[in-house]
Amino acid sequence: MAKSKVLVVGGTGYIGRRIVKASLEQGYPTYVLQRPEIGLDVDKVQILLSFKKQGARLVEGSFSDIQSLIEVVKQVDVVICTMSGVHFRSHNILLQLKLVEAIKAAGNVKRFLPSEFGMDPARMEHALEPGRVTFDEKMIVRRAIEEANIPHTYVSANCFAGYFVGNLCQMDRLTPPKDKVNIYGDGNVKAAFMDEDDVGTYTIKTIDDPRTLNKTVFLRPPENILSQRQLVENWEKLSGKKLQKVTIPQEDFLASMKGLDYPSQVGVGHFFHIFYEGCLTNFEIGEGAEEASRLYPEVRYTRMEEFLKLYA
Ligand code: NDP
Ligand code: GO6
Repeated sequence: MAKSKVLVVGGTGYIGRRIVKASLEQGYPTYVLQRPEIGLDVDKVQILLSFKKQGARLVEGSFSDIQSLIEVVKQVDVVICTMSGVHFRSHNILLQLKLVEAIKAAGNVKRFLPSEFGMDPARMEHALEPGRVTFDEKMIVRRAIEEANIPHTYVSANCFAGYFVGNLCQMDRLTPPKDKVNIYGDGNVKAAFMDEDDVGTYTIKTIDDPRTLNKTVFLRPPENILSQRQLVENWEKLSGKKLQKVTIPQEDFLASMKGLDYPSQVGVGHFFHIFYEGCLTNFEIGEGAEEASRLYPEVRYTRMEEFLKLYA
């Protein structure tokens, strides 16, 4: 069977560019949406040109022209959307409804992967305001996909290492703190962490796989299920320096939301569910779902001990 043609929408973005890279590496004919709106954004243009140099095809289309999206979608078998969902970046998840409409009209797409790549929004019905917007919007997109009977895979990628590991889960930075580290509660709640390149690799692995059709695939490999304290210990070993631990009780953490700007409030909500409640690990992966490292044992995923060496 010939390999599916893959379109990445949002290909110049943070996770999108890793997905384009993985698609090219795994030998898929790779198409990347080129939006006229990127205009004078020279960094995006350069990223697109580098994809082209590596063999990707750039295809023009705009979210303000549904017909252009239909034309693009008609050229491929698989569509992966990596539209921004980060509250302190542009945040436009619901724009995907246009893409769903285009895929429905085109009628040829064999698999759609919407922009998910985080916590499973179906498990976040109880999420706190205002952070729940992230999950509510992703669920609206899921409903549209399912109502249109579009074959799909939802990838739940847990915590991207660049946002959660390099900073030892601190919210105000992306690199390790020098002296003090805030510890959420007892620090022993397990979360799951993923190197972003591995998110790309596993995502592409799922697209032609009948085992992942209309399922949620969790990227939760056993060795990357770690508590915040385990991450901190890893870093202390690497750096040869002990950090002062400052315990943040749950009540204080939640109270800290008051007075923060909206994007930070969203972040606090997410961190609460991850590091106090344990929402990434407090369930078994069962019916309608798969775990990526079980499906693809051949992938040698990056351990966080290895990932942290980048910061040493
Ligand atoms: P980015 O903020 O990097 O944006 C991705 C792309 O979205 C952009 O490159 C752009 O595509 C597209 N985009 C933005 N605004 C518009 C617009 N107005 N119209 C059309 N396209 C637009 O996204 P991320 O990679 O950070 O996020 C992708 C997904 O990953 C989200 O669902 C997010 O929730 C999730 N995520 C998960 C994390 C985790 O720890 N698990 C961490 C971060 C994100 P173009 O290339 O065409 O310019
Ligand atoms: C990433 C972050 C890092 C927030 C998800 C505030 C959706 C998800 C794990 O954009 O809030 O400093 O699942 O100050 O389903 C952001 C969010 C993390 C990054 C989480 C995310 C994760 C979105 C911050 C901060 C480093």
